[in-house]
Amino acid sequence: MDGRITSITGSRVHPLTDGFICAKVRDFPQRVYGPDRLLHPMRRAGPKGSGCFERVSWDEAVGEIARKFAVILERRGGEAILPFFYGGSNGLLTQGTTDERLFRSIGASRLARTVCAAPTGAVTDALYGKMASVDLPDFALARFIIVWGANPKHSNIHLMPYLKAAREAGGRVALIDPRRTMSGQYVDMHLPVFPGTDGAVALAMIGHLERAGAVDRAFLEQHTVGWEKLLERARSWTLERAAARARVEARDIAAIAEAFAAADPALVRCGWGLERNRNGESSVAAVLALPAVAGKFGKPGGGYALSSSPGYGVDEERLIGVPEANTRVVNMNRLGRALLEETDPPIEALFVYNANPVVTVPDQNRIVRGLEREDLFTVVFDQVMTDTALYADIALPATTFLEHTELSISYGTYAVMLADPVIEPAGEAKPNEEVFGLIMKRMGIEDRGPRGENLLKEALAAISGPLTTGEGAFGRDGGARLERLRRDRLLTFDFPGPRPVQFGTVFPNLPRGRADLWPAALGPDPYDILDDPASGRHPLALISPATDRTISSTLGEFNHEDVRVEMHPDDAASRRLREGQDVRVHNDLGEVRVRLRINAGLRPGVIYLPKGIWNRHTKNGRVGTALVPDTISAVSGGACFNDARVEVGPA
Ligand SMILES: Nc1nc2c(c(=O)[nH]1)N[C@H]1C(S)=C(S)[C@@H](COP(=O)(O)OP(=O)(O)OC[C@H]3O[C@@H](n4cnc5c(=O)[nH]c(N)nc54)[C@H](O)[C@@H]3O)O[C@H]1N2
Ligand SMILES: Nc1nc2c(c(=O)[nH]1)N[C@H]1C(S)=C(S)[C@@H](COP(=O)(O)OP(=O)(O)OC[C@H]3O[C@@H](n4cnc5c(=O)[nH]c(N)nc54)[C@H](O)[C@@H]3O)O[C@H]1N2
Ligand SMILES: [Mo]
Repeated sequence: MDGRITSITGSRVHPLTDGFICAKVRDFPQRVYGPDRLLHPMRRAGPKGSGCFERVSWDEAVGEIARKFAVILERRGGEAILPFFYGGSNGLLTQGTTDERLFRSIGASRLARTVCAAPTGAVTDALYGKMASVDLPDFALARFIIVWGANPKHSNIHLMPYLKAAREAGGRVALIDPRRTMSGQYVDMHLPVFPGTDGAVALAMIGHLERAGAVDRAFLEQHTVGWEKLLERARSWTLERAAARARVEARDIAAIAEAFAAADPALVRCGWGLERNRNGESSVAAVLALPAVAGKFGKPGGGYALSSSPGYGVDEERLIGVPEANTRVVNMNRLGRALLEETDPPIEALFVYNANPVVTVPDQNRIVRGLEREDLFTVVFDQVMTDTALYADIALPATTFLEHTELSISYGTYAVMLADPVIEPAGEAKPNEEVFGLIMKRMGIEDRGPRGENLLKEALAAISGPLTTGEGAFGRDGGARLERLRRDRLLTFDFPGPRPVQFGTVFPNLPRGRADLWPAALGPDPYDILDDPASGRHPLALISPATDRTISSTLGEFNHEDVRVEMHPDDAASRRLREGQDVRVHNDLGEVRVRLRINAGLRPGVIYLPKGIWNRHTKNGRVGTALVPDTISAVSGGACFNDARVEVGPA
């Protein structure tokens, strides 16, 4: 515990990692010991955003937060306080525990956590009711895989060996993405759809399969409802109509549909890229309906893969222990508007933790204007001095996963892992659980929920689905689970069997175990597709997906890559732009100044900026989210990062 981290590598305990992790996490010591690390609490000592702070003690910092909160509660009520949190380290202990206890106890505004996975989550629940998703190793069994709006090479490297194995065994892979993200080593077919048009393409595939007599009616009749209406809707999307919408060739849509129908087993890897627009829900719904229509369920290597989370539930209420109050809900994708426009009551305090909204949430300039409000009290609790922390009135230092205990369940596969700390916290950094406990105590709020070791046991007990060890399944007792976890370092699930087989061993948690292909939860028309989900008058679609350099914005502080906007050669030529030139990417919301890279792997009409860069990475201190509208998807209020429309000119 008193040592220093010298290297980090993948565990051999987990068969998926098997000693192999990505380069950015291997470099995590640079975050722990780097110059951007927050080492002690700080109070603002200059204009907001200036980065001028003075050191204060934990006692002073917590005292000031408690005092300010008390004044706001007295004057305006709890809804004037907004907690803002998202990814963090994605564990079970760093959110949804003492943090929620604090904010529920004071009746704070509630946050709709929609920046990611809101459309995919709403659609999987509605169509397939929490059915478990195909696990990564079973990809190796598939004879045809559609990688649809996902970029596993960057965002899910542990899938890559199985994709490769599938191809080595004679299977084929199709990629549906505006960019060619994988080479011929991994991919046989590529359909470079225009962003936001996937629903049209998937419905056209379904219509094509019906005309070709490749619809599995027996499966639809036995295991689904609503399929007649879906087929009827799909008939209106001819290959030609969808091809015109997606700006691709009709025959290429047909070829992928035919190959998918002919292969056995076949599966769709649906990612998150296609949800990030105002057609998010209808796109994901149509894509996920495809394996049902083609009858691809019922065997290993067939069906669909998306988040694994629906496959195991976590009863978060049990960990929070304070009932949820019916207070105002603020959609996190409209943070800037909430800070500037809410009046009933206005937001007077913002507490940011596990998130870096200045660079990760739509409409950056509006967020910054909100954070600049002199009458706003902002607390930012993070591991490093992020672009958001620069706007804090009080900045608090957080521990990393190497310095605190964390229980994690991935959303990519099925396993529960326990990480105990391996080093002492840097400086005065503290874990989330402790800090929210300190604030509650100072505010005189009694904390009746589980803490420490008891919280760990409760968290394990809160996971539904049978956890197993090498010896098989055992009960839901948190203590017994913790004992096994301490011994084995890893708990897996029994579906039954090590991996779920959709419509084999796992079924939709919906009436009669059937999929609902026309679910009311998605509105009167689940497959409604807007002609143009974007807003604004500019011609180029800006996408900003995950990269191999950061995890959202995490680790961006030391991955000082040469950030560039990427553009197809034709788009560059028509604008007379050259490789390496300084350019200005702009629309009515803002601008980003960076250098240009010409990339023939992008489709014309679509440009790219990386997700998760920091303000310091561009010439004008603004990132891609400065160009992203804060419009939201219709059903789930999801973020529309890829609805940004821009123009590019010389700087
Ligand atoms: N290295 C790394 N790994 C990560 C992350 C990270 O930041 N870095 N983030 C994690 C998180 S939070 C998430 S949610 C996942 C996300 O992982 P992915 O599911 O891979 O999602 P994205 O990176 O948003 O986009 C995936 C692909 O969709 C394409 N795309 C964009 N718009 C569209 C569209 O309208 N239709 C189609 N068909 N394709 C489109 C993009 O070009 C991109 O190649 O990755 C996780 N893993
Ligand atoms: N342009 C663009 N932007 C995007 C997207 C996109 O497609 N395009 N996609 C988005 C996606 S998929 C997601 S999921 C969101 C994620 O958005 P965010 O949740 O803002 O993700 P991060 O940037 O990783 O910020 C997490 C922060 O939590 C801090 N942290 C980590 N562990 C702890 C802890 O234990 N305690 C505390 N207090 N802090 C901790 C990290 O240091 C980091 O600063 O970003 C979205 N942003
Ligand atoms: Mo995400």
